[in-house]
Amino acid sequence: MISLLNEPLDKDLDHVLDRLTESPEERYPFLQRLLGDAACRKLGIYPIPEGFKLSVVIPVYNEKKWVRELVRRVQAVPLPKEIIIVDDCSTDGTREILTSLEGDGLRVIYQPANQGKGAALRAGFRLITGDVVVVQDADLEYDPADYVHLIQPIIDNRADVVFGSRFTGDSQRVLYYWHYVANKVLTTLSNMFTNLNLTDMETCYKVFRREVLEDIQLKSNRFGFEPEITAKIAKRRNPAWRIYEIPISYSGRTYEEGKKIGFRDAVTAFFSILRFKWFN
Ligand SMILES: Nc1nc2c(ncn2[C@@H]2O[C@H](COP(=O)(O)OP(=O)(O)O)[C@@H](O)[C@H]2O)c(=O)[nH]1
Ligand SMILES: [Mg+2]
Repeated sequence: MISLLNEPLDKDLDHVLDRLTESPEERYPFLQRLLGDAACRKLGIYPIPEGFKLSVVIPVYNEKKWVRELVRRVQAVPLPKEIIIVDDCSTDGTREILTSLEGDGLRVIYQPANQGKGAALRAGFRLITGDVVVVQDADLEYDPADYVHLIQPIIDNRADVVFGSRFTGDSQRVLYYWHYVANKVLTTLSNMFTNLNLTDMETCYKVFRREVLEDIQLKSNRFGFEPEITAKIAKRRNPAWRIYEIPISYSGRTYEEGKKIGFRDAVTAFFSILRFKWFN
């Protein structure tokens, strides 16, 4: 079937590489034969099911410095996908950049007033048509190159939800100690109430089968989104959602570079953990 496999590698490597570039469908069988099943799985090399689509939902607020490069990185991920950007009434020129990016496979929703990340995500989730959904912040802290690893447990049908964790071993920019502590405290508190053993509840990289999102009603408008969705995923029974955590790299930014989340949001997260334990 794949004649490429029978071509002598050492004789004409350039030719083989050209063929692989031209016909992506030959890449997986080729690499599988070359590296073997186990190595392929470890490297995140696996076949994407026919017709599969990833929905990338990006909440944006005043990110003119980063958003163009971020969108380029998302588009560069070799997966079939749609991109839904929700602009939360940016005032720094982000809107004009987004308008110029609109087009093939990329939609932009313009919120009429600034309402927060949670409200933006709700607006974006209403439009998704993909099989799997990933939340992507509009800065460069998280790396879209991690998508192939993040969706792998869902493609394998081992998971319904995947959290990308900044605390399980991949590369990290060394930055604010007290943010790290706040993250650990909030994750621990969330775990105590959900009985999940997550290491990074506040991660931006939360990935869901579309059915999971369709099953959840979200209320939080701002950064309460993270504890809320975690609590609601944990509450699901019959069947309970299967959750995985995957190490991701994190290139944190400083406040000078545009970081917006702060102490107030940690306090909101704290109360959201309590609120969504008992109320919906
Ligand atoms: N929609 C919306 N997004 C926001 C708002 N504030 C921040 N964001 C976005 O939320 C993401 C996370 O913000 P950031 O300050 O980097 O916090 P962190 O990455 O969660 O620590 C970025 O994509 C921001 O553009 C807001 O008021 N509304
Ligand atoms: Mg960020």
